[in-house]
Amino acid sequence: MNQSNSSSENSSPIRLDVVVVGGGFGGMCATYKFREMGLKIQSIEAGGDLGGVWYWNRYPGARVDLPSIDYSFSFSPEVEQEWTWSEQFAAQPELLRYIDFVANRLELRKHYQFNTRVTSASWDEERKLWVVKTDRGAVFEATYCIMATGPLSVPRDPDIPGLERFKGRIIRAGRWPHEPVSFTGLRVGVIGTGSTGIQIVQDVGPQAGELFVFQRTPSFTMPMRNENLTPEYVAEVKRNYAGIRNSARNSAVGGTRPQSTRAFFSVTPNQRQVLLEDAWKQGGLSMLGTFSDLLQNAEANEHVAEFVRGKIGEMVKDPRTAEALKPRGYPIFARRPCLDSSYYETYNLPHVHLIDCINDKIIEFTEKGIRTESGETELDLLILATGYDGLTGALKAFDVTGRDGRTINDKWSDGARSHLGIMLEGFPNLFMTTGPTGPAALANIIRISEHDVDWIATAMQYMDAHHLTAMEPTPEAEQEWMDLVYELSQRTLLSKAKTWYVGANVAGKPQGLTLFTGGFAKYAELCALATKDGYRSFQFSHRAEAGALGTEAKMAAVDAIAL
Ligand code: NA7
Repeated sequence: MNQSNSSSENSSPIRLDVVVVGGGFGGMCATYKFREMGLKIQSIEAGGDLGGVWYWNRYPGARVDLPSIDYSFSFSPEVEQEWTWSEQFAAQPELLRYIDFVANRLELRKHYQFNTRVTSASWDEERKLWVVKTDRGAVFEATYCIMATGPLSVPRDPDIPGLERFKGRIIRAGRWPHEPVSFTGLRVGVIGTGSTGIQIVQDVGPQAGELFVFQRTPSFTMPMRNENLTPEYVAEVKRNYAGIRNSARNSAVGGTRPQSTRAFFSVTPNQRQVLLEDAWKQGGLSMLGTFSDLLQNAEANEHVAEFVRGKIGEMVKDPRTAEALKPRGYPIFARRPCLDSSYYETYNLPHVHLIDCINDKIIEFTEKGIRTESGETELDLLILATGYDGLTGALKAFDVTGRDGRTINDKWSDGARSHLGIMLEGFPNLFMTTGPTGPAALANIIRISEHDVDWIATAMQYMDAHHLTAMEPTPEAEQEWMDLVYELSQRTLLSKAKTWYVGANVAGKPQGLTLFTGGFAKYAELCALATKDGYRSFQFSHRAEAGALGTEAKMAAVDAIAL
């Protein structure tokens, strides 16, 4: 691996145009784009290599729940043509191979410092630059700071007392070891039944001596119906990539999943049943795309939820287990809908046990395992699939200090705020990819990352052309965006479940849906509008003379005017 760690121990500041924080898809995309623009960049990643969530989440069964064709970069036609996906929904090892391929093909690793955490980022108002410090003692000074830190990068442990008492092995799904883990003959416990827990259970269940699944809230999961891609299909896709990407960019989900304009109650009950059965057979998230109003109309939503509950009843043999697995009390699709291949059937194995922690609450971890109200379950290995401090966790985990000494923690003390999910009032020249109040979790994260990076690049070019040294949204513009995000969120059922989407999974976190629910295409349209109207929703600082983007000397020769 070619890592540019040589300068990391040096504490004298290194002057750059851009610091990129993060080595997931967003960071890779930003690194490539800004490098191609001729900017002097340094990218920083806490992990040992590129990949972001796919670097860390090596748990058995880890797999993307969007079609691989969509879940891939679109900015390089060469990469599109040279890379061949093998499965409709790629597994984590293939995703890492893809990331490795892209990194090699575009020579991205040379811009990165790996195994390095940013410890602080502070805006120097006088010099109009970001001072970024790392845990390896490096100090970077950059005109722009790009936070490509991802919506799901800070795993959280469950708020159950006594984890340190447990004498067996503990593995966190989001920090899975690189070496193989054997489950043979072991009593394995899994806490968490979101997307991660579901993938783990169906994979580990058949291998473990015994598997105990500690479920608090059951998720709705639908058949993935994954399949190998045929050479003919791949060739067809490669011929049509331009069109595929174009339709993805113009869609609500940033992908090729069909969307319907048909309202649920616009067709007869019989027709609905046929359509739902078809969608179930087709697999993936087809059910969500079968009707237009499943996230708006609670009654329609409940019909679909009941359809899926019926399927669970058919698949799980033990009626009590089936009943406990049926989600109730929140709308289907309001939690991230999961896709599985044998999750429910796994509970038909005699050595797989569901512990319903709603009726049999977890009290504590013990030396030997987990104590619930009904008794102690002894375990050799405990897997924590208990989710993430989503959307805001990564940027609140270190000191990010903007103008007037205000930190992101201060700014977000009542909940995440931003303009367009990309910029923050009070934090000039700080850009986020897939940030809170953008469409982050609700659309294809790679399309959003590419979009955001393009938007940022256009803003940088605008600043350069207009001799500007700093930009940030006006307070009014940020508030207007927040009002829009809030108003749109009121039209959906998404905030009706306790999820990481609304911050309900982290004790003390401000609650509220800080995601743009108007769809990816609309989001992109609004971001484009903010550019086309001459950046009226932003305020700028000026420099005295014209600069050429990427020429460090000119960037430094600024005559700053206070905002
Ligand atoms: P999720 O979807 O946040 O799921 C976390 C799971 O962990 C969820 O079932 C939680 O139950 C459970 N959990 C958390 N704390 C506890 C305690 N104390 N006791 C019992 N169960 C607990 O995270 P994932 O990693 O599965 O998925 C994250 C995203 O990755 C997903 O949305 C996709 O976008 C891909 P709870 O719901 O809190 O009752």
